[in-house]
Parts: sequence; structure tokens; C-alpha cells
Amino acid sequence: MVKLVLVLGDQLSPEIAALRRADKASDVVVMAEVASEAEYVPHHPLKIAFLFTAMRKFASELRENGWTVAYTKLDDPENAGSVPGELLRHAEKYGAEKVLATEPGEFRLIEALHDTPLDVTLLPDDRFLCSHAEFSEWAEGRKALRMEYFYREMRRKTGLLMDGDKPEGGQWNFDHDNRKPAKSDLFREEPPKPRADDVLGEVLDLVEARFGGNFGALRPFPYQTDRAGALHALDHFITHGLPDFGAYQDAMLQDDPYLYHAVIALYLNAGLLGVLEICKKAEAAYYQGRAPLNSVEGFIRQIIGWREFVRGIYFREGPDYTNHNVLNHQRKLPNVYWGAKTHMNCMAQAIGQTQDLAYAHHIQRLMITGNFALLAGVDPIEVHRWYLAVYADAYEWVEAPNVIGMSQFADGGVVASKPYVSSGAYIDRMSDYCKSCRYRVKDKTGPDACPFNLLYWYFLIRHRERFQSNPRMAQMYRTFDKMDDRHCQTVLREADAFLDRLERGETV
Ligand code: FAD
Ligand code: DLZ
Ligand code: SF4
Repeated sequence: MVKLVLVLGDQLSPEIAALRRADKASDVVVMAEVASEAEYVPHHPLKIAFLFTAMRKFASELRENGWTVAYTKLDDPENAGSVPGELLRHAEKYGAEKVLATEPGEFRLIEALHDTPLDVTLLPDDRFLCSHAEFSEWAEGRKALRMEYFYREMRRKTGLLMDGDKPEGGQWNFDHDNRKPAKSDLFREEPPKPRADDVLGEVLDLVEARFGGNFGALRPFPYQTDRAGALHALDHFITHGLPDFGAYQDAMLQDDPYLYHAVIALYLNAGLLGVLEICKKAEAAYYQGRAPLNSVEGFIRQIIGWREFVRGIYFREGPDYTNHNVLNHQRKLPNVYWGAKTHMNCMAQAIGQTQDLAYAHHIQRLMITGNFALLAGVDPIEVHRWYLAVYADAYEWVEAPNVIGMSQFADGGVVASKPYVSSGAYIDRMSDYCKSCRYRVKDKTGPDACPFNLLYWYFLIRHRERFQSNPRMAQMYRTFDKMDDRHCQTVLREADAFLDRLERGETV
């Protein structure tokens, strides 16, 4: 009997579990552009355009390879508007009762599939190195889950950068060679631009008409939309970016959104690239002398370490994870996140490029927009929904642990051992933003004081009880305790006044 085979927008791989299990001769692949997925947060237009174009091209590839594909475009009058709705419609049309699906990356959709009256088989998503069972086994009985130890297991499991049972170069982690600030370089290579094509053109018009009012630009469209393009972008990065990736991975530069970053998470998360193929290319570059170990190890760690680790956390913590708010932060997300003018140059840069490209690199997400939201006491669920909406690579399984956990410390320390907060001094050290800012990074108080300085101490004071006994925060509190009382009172008063202005929607 005919079965339906569901392929979601972020499952665009011919090796995806549901396709491997299906029968090409008799089964029907269902792919659908649906309002419920496109609207559950106000996604950036580039994210929707990337995904719909990649979905349409992938459907064509499947057809060329002999599959029967029932593809529904967003503007199809018969579109049922949701993934379960489309499955029901096609079940009736093809007389199917059974559905093969690969586990979605969000509890929301897993629950919706469970709730359909159809007989849905959810197969594990084995594009990841670490299954749910394996992660649970690793996590069981540990007092704290720390990425570094998990990562070592993944190195052993994959054999990547291993010299027998020892790590290549005698160390697991070369971060002490990294974290350098970068200098402007007019000759730095940008990721390759896509060629215009009819499929992309049609999707851009559709997205402009339906989602043109969402936060974010749509043209010029900057990304690749098929596997060949994604591979080209990966090879381009391995040649031009990887050698300097390690040294400058935490650096930020005015008007230079990508620096030496790979800009591949959107392709990897959508299924256009695979974890091992990426890491093996990076590893080969090291053994061929084309990239140094600190860069290659650092890059591989992000993918087989952090990426697998946060996925493990998401599925282990369960559907309630995004509601955590241990610091009881209640502020609404300030309108600067949606593009309102700000005098804080670092925020203007990080949010401006997010608006233009649906991209910001890790340190911009963590130490600029994330840091500011945490210092200002923004409700973490609002921060979560923003990140999920505005980045082309965002799906809840990867976004939520990074935002709720790593960036906002709302889970009380499941992901991070301390909150990622900093004053302006860190931003000044790692970027050239402060030079062009209306605020003065050296000023701790007064009319020109950098807001990150005011809010940093304000945060430490507010949360002293929770954090003062954390050994990784001890130095911060020792510095604080050396401040004289009058200075502290001024900081508190000025921070309060700043937050009031922020709350009233004034330009800050
Ligand atoms: P590079 O800096 O070149 O890194 C290479 C690859 O490593 C990335 O493509 C990605 O696959 C992986 N990686 C690096 N860091 C992480 C991490 N912390 N977690 C998971 N994978 C990682 N990543 C997403 O893919 N989707 C998200 O929605 C997302 N939201 C984030 C929110 C916050 C607050 C923070 C701090 C980080 C978030 N990240 C997210 C992680 C990271 O910022 C992005 O993966 C990265 O910026 C993507 O750009 P790139 O491909 O140029 O990555
Ligand atoms: C993100 C997204 C969007 C915008 N649109 C669709 C869509 O129309 N059809 C689809 O199958 N998938 C879409 N996606 C990706 C899903 O939201 C994603 O599969 C889930 O969030 C699980 O990761
Ligand atoms: Fe950001 Fe403060 Fe530097 Fe301005 S001075 S760019 S607000 S860190």
C-alpha cells in the first residue's frame, strides 16, 4: 500500500532516514510550503526565501531520481496551511494511511505529527553523530554537562584529528592560540554570491508579496540554494577562511559581517551539507598543510562539539525548556532589536547586518545582542523568539539551547557554567566598534558612559546572591567590592535612568 514520505524544509538530503526507508516505486514524497511553518515566528524574508527555493530545487532533484513528489507551493489554492493538514490532504488523495517521517527538530512539530489521525512512523534523524540514547548515556550521573568532555567523546568516536587514541598535536583544544582582534583587510574573500535563476526569482517575488513586511531585507539575495552551491561555499571557506578561522573567530569588525567565518550553518541545518563531509574536508586541509591546527581543531569543535552538544541538551530538557527564566527577567524586547535607531554602534552593527543578511557570527550573537538583552533583563522567551525568527540558520533544537541556555542563562546553568556578560571593555578589545560610537567605552558613569558598562555592574549587583559563590565570577565580585560606595550608587542610578529611557522607546 502506498505510504507518504514527509520531507520537511530542513531535511533536504537524499540520505534522510525517511527516504532511505521508503520505496521509490510505490511511495509518495510530500513536501509543502505552509503558512503555519512560515508564520509561527515572523521569520526573516531571506530565511523563508532560502528554504522555499532549496525545497523546490530538492523536489526537482528527487523527481529526476525517480521519486514521485507531491509538492505544494505556498500560494496553491488547495494548500491546507500546515504540515499535518497537507499530510491528511495527500493521504486522502493517494489512499494512504501510513506516513514515514524523520524526527523534526522542534517539539512543536513532533507533537503536531503525533496528534494526526494518521499512522506516523518517526525515524531518528541520523544526520547527527550522537543519538538521543547516546547523549543520555553520556549525560547520566554527571553533576554538570560540559561540552568539552562531550567533545572528546565525539573526537574518539569519529577519529577526527586523532593520532591513535591521543588528540592530534597533544591537546584537545587550542583556544589559547585564538581570540585575537582582527584588522580591517580589504582583500578578505567574501562567501561566493549565488547566480540568479528562475526558481529563486519566483520565490523572491512570492516572499516579497507575502512576507515583505517582516523584519529584514530580501534583495540582493546572498546565499546558495542547492547542494552544489553549498559545496562551493564550503570549499571556498576551506581555502580562504579556514586558515584564519581560529585566530579571529571572536573578532568583530565594522561593516565586515563574515570575517573568517564559514557561513555554512544554514546549509548544514537544512540538510544540504553533512557533518562528516564538512569536518573531513577541514581535517584534510590540516594534513595537507593548508590550514593550521588551531583553526581546524576550533572549527571541528564547533560542529562535532557544540552543535551536537546543544542538540543533546534540547532533546534531553524537553518541550518546557524554552519557558525557563531562572533570573526572572521580565522586560519586553526593546525595539532596537527590530531595527529602531540606536546610538550604540555595536548593537547597530550586529542588528543592521542581521537585517541585511539574516546572519551574525557567534560572538555578535553572544556578546553583543545576547549580552545586551541579558544585562537589560529582557524576558528570555522574547529573546528566544527573536533569534528563532531573524537568523537563516535558526531552528529551535539549535537556537534554544544557545539562547535560553548559553546566552541568557535562563536555564540556571545547564549549558553554561556562568552567564556570558561583559562590560564595554570586552567589546572594545575584540572589535573596532567603539571608535565610531557616540558613547565612550572608557566612561564608567556620566552622560557619555557606555551602556554596557552601566548595565554590567547593575546586573552583577542585582544577581549577587545567585552568582557571588560561582568561582568563575569571583574576580568580577572582587573588583566590584573595591569600588567605593558613592560610585556604586551613581552606577545604579544611571543604569536605572538608561533602562527607563529604553522602556519608553527613546533612542538610546
Ligand atoms: P562558524 O562560526 O563558521 O562555525 C562553524 C559551524 O559550527 C557553524 O556553521 C555551526 O554549524 C557550528 N557552530 C558553531 N557554534 C555553534 C553553537 N554554539 N551551536 C551550534 N552550532 C555551532 N547556530 C545555528 O546553527 N542556529 C541558530 O539558531 C543559532 N543561534 C545562536 C544563538 C546565540 C545566542 C548564539 C550565541 C549562537 C547561536 N548559534 C546558532 C551558533 C553560532 O552562532 C552559529 O552556528 C554560527 O554563527 C553560524 O555561522 P557560521 O556558519 O559562519 O559559523
Ligand atoms: C522554517 C521553515 C519554514 C519557514 N517554512 C517551512 C515550510 O513551509 N515547510 C516545511 O516543511 N518546513 C518549513 N520550515 C522548517 C520547519 O519549520 C522545520 O522543519 C521545523 O521547525 C523543525 O526543525
Ligand atoms: Fe558598544 Fe559601548 Fe563600544 Fe558603544 S562604546 S560600541 S555601546 S561597547
